[in-house]
Amino acid sequence: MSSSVSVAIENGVAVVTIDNPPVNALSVYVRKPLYEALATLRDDPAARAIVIACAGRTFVAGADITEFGKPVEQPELRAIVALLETIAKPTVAAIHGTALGGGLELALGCHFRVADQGARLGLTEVKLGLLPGGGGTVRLPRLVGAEKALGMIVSGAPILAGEAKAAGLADAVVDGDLLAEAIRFASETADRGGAFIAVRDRNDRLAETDLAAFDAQATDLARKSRGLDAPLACAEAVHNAITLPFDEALAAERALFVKLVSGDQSRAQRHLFFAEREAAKVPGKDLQRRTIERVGIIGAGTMGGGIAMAFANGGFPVTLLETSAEALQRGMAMIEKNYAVSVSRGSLTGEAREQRLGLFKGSTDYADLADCDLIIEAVFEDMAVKKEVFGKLDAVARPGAILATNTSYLDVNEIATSTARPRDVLGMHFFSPANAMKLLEIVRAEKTAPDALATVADLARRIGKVAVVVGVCHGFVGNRMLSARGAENEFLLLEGATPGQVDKAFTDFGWPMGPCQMGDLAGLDIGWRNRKARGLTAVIADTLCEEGRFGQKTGRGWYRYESGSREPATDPEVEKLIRTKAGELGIAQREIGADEIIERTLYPLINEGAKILQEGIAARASDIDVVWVNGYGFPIGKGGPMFWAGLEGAVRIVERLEYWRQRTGRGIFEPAPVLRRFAETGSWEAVGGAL
Ligand code: T1G
Repeated sequence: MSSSVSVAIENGVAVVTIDNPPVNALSVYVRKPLYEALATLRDDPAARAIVIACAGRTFVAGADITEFGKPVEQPELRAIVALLETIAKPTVAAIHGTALGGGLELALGCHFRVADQGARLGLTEVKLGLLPGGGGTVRLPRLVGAEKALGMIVSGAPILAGEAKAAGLADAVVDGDLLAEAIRFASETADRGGAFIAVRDRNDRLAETDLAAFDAQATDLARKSRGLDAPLACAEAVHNAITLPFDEALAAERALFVKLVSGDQSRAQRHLFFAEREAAKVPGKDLQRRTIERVGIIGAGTMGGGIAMAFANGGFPVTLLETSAEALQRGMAMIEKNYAVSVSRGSLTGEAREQRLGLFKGSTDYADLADCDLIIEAVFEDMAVKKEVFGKLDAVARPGAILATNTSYLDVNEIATSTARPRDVLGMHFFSPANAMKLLEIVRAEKTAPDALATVADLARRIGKVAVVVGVCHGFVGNRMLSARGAENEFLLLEGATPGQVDKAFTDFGWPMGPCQMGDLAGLDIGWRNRKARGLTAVIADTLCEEGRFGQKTGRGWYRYESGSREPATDPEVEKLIRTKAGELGIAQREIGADEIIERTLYPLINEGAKILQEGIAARASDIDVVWVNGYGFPIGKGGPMFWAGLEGAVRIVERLEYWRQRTGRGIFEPAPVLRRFAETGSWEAVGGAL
């Protein structure tokens, strides 16, 4: 056989082993020899049963995503599964690590699935803007029932082996030698004989379907799809599985798959899949990782508390330092409250809460940070305060400890000068709430050692974060671009757009909420304090804050919020305030459409991204996409601002920026040279910007 597929027959059981590191993706180099092996074994009397297993750390983690968008090479996965279903002898999939997407579909082609207790099984295609294309939408419901299948396929969330067994997806769960158990299972099944029913022919679970309940579930899931096509296609395909004969439903699945795989949304989501993996890579050969076992957090406020929870959730013992016992108590009380809310919502068990709270050690003494391997400062956003903290840290932290600042804007190089160990200093910019938001901007200062960067980039995955390494500038990548997008917001409002119109343009674009509602959620006073610190002004937003309109926390911001409600209500006082300010500034108001709103906010955002690339603050355009999708809610179906610029058309973006430059005279519309080159070449890679 080939290097990626081998066959060994033992006591009449043929073990077909797939070996295609790192995740046994079903590339054509696997599919071809696999098909041949199975076709041979089907008619080989020496094989009474067949086990399909994988070498390495996981079972098949799906089709090879890098092959999408290229001409399809035969045999396809569907042909392998169809072949499997013609095999009369028992076929068993031995699943360890993950069986995802096409990997689970391959296993669904087998009569039986034996899984290691730690294995995760799922049809994750929807996360790539796709639906299962190898028969998963038609076979999975036949094993687990239509409702369960719908939930699994539309969410793309894998389930653990135990749950898979309970649902009828796995036939056995193994705590020990998986392959030996799978071979024994196959052998005993062959000995028992009888007809082995292919999944395609099992209709009992489908017959139980309550179609009305199913449709209600599908409608509810569709409502949450926020403009993404794949969740809707997934629901339609599972509905077909219930209502159509097997082969018709399979053909319908194919048609839906072909449509999605060539669409912009899936291209965008596949872009993000690889972009997230690239973003955390730190250049440098054989970089050692420092050992991180204990973490110290300075400041138990909203950010410090959230960061401490993220590490405790990742299993790390945490020393939480505050200036006083009262402040520490307040911080711990907030953490306990957050965990209590998770338990009450059922997203955390009481036992897990106790285990995590057990990882916290509170302190008011810097000396208690001496045994920490990583110390993150999350104190007030003021340079003098931060430098004082780093000075104290320098005195107590052990040699080789990594010292990180959670600043959102300030100069990390400057902060590092207050220590004698700038090689150990970097930024870890978390997003609020830090225990929930996925993004982590890792800020590389001029003297930061590559091994410190690489250590923190790896660590990010262990605490469930998506890390992006960025350089030092005001606001790093995310907040710097946010300022560019926000700057034009004020002018749009002064010229006649209402907060509701601006926000609707963003939600129609695919954002969870618009900039005004987002400002109210985060608190308008944060931006206000930042502008004041930098001597900047925003006519309307400053006035709102001067009137105590900080957003949800004061019940009034851009919108009004009935007591305790998060539902924004239009506030005529704000619209009147805007008209008054426009009048004072002599700005005539006019109708402004959604296209203009998107153009005047997102084009400068992309332009600022191009400058960031040009300055080497971001290593790749795709890093900027990862920041915006994971930290600022940029719609995943559009791939992030830099990817979307390609869909929107860079030539048009440059033209429209020049138009608005001319019309307004404002510098943020001056196209960056890198953006012009992108418009000429069509690829960000071609315009360099490598670090
Ligand atoms: N195809 C190609 N490359 C893949 C891959 C895949 N399916 N999965 C991972 N890689 C690469 C990845 O880019 C990285 O490369 C390396 O493997 C390690 O991955 C017909 C349509 C399995 C849980 O959605 O979720 O089947 O950066 O860093 O953290 O219906 O990878 O080292 O160069 O993520 O241990 C459906 C995707 C495909 C699963 C492992 N499958 N993969 O996580 O490692 S569509 C998926 C994952 C499909 C059929 C359809 C994760 C993982 P590099 P990693 P990890």
